[in-house]
Amino acid sequence: MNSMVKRLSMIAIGALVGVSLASAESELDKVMKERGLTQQDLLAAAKTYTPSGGRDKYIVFSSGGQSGQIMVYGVPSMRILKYIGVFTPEPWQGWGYDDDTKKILAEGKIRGRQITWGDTHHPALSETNGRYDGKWLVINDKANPRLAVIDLNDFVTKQIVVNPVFKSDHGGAFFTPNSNWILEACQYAAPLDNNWHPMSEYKETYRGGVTVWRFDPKIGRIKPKESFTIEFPPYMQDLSDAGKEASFGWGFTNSFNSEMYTGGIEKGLPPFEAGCSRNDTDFLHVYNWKKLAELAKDPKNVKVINGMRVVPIDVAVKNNALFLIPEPKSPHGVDVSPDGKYIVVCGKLDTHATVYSWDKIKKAIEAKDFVGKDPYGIPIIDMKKAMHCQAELGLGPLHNQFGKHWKDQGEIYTSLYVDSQVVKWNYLTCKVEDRQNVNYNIGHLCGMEGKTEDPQGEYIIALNKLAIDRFNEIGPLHPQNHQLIDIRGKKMQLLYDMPVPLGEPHQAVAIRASKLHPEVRYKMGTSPFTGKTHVGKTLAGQEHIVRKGNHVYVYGTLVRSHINPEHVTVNLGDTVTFYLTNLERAEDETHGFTVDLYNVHTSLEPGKTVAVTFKADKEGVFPYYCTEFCSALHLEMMGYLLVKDPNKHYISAKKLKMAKMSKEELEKEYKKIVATNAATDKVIQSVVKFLKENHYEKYPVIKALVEDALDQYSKIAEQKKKADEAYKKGDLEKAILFENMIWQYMVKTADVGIRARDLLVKKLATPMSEAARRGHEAYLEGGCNGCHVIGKVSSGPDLVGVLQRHKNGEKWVREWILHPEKMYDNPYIKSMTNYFNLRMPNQGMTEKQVDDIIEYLKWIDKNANLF
Ligand code: K7E
Ligand code: CUA
Repeated sequence: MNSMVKRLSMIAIGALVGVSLASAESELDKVMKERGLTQQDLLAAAKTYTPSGGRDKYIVFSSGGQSGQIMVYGVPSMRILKYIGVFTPEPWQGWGYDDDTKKILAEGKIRGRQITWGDTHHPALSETNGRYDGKWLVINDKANPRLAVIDLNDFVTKQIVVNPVFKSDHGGAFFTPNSNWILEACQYAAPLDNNWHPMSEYKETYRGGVTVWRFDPKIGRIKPKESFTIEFPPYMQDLSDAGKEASFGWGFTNSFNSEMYTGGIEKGLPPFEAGCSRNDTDFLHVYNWKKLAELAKDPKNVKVINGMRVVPIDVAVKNNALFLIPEPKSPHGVDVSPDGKYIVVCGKLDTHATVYSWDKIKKAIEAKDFVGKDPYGIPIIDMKKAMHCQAELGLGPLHNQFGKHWKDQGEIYTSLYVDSQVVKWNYLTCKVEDRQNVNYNIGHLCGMEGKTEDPQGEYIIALNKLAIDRFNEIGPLHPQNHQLIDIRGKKMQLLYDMPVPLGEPHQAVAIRASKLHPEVRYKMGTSPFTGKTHVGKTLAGQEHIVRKGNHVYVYGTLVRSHINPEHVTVNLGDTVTFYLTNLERAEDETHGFTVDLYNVHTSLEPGKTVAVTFKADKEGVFPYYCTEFCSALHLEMMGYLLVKDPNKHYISAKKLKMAKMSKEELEKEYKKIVATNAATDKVIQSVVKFLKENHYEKYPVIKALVEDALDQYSKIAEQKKKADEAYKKGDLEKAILFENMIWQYMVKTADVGIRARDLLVKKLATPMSEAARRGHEAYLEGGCNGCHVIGKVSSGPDLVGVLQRHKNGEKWVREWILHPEKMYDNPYIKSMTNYFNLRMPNQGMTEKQVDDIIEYLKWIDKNANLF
């Protein structure tokens, strides 16, 4: 074994299973043999494995393809973190199951029709000066031409915008370098006016184009009224890219049907695929969107179609703002280099990638050096005169990403669909440098910020269309396969396969995690979808139900572990709106809400308010409940909706005679719960004292926990008042229930408080040695904590100082753990056994474990003041 690899893997695996290096070696050899792993595998594992609690350096936003959603995962661990509901309902998040999210989905209605699916293709992250700023994410729906804006403050979709003139879009979304505009190119040409026009008039009445959407990066919204579309010939536009730096102000869009072929296989005509690929070249559209944006302000320069300002081809041509350059047939991806000086085009049916020089294009435009015009009068620039170089890459080149050394070494990576490869080459010299096989049929590839002005290198992810033999079989529909490739060395190294069971993830974009700063909670009563206070905001104590005609409004709250109100009675046929606010401030304390039968669901993250409306059109009793396992009393977090027919005469059932508790029994139960509460409170006070003495407020995470705990605790006073009042009135049943509620709050306080204390102890204590850490684990696994509480006499003696209590302490403890039965007759042990009414059992610990436990006990003694 190569000694470097061996050391590296031993450190990695040694840390993983917590064994010493010497035994890790043999353990590692064993695992390698058992699992058939090579050294290369171990190296890949060490490069991707992320220990529990670890974080990723990059966050990837991948399109969810036909799911209409977005998938979020980390690199290099490839752990999926989230699916974001976008064009498609997503039940967990209540996306499409409450009023507020239904409203966003309804923005995506096309010609009045609600469409509940989408074909997401190209996510784009907002940029400042050509670099990702971590604020907004936009994605297109190819099937139904729409764009959606996702807010990276909470990873939630905030806007859906419909393109009113296209019938499909593919070449979107692409931000301009300061996110002031977004390019969205049409795909399948069709009449812009949405009317019927016969296929025979394709050339006359069918059109493509690029919509240049105005985006306000401050508020993160597309402004349709300030947007416009550039009319293009019906060449089937494909992917696009926005120029930057040198080519700022220009846009580039491919096309694949310069033949303007219209198909007709059923009539005996050759199919689209034959007709569309007849010419050797198609057209790269080069357009000055910046100039056209100014021109479009003058109504004389636009036609308004379906409310969209459209700049006709002749206006664009007259103003020197639209040109064509031939590109090898059936191109697909077009990518502008970080400095904007080169435009790299890949042709699906060509083995080349073609690099165009912006300098040369500009010169040809300025010198009006054209080889002719297309049938629509658009000047055509000579391909040879615009070209920098061509690289022979292999079969089916599709997309490009730039590497860290793009500037001096022309570092670029291209996906080869047919050859199933990632090729590393130099776009300045057009020389191929390395190839990496992937499995199989790669579409896009994703570099780390690989299409910005500041590519990070490090990794490339291959987004493969097929997985065939990669994963366990799950039926004819396979997952797709994302493969992580290390590009830090001279040769690429394949590190990891990740199945994607969501949809076809065409493109993904990766951003440094350090650039994202999402919120932990919403400001109380906020609607995430407007960012403003929700009309239904309800605070504790404000819960109420009002009726306005046939509409019943419930102003409710959720907090561990109850929904207030718990009874809602309405008449059959009423419309019911539940306004719900999650009162929690604690991180991750999400509640959900659903009502039986009514097909509603919502997710309430801390601070959020939502509305849920439905017609109570079925009579009966409908439980509603919290759908997130939010606390130990989550199942109790429920209520009843009672829907009664006002025109019906109900016969009441005879009441069962239940045995009742006597006054004495009630009094006894009451005393018991009061005593329990007093004892629990004592524990809480001791924890609070400890936290205060040790300045918990210096540690933000602990401070947040303590605040959460104290928030729970603050609710006790009111319950206590109610309990005492009930007791005074002689209503013992009620008094017991309120005392029980106090206990609930105490348990929650203690639960969070103890978590805070443990964290604080860890912060303050001297670091544990590896052995002590293992000892602590063995201690917990052996169940020692069942009887011993560190720092306290409980069901067993306190273990603080146990090593000092006995002569030859370590030896004594060692013997005692290994063979307790031998010492049962020792008079000291006998007296202890009598006192605790328990005998130390033999836990079957190994000698090694006992050694470790002794190390742990030593650590305890060193930090005795903390317990
Ligand atoms: Cu190449 Cu839709 Cu970007 Cu798929 S697209 S691969
Ligand atoms: Cu709230 Cu379960």
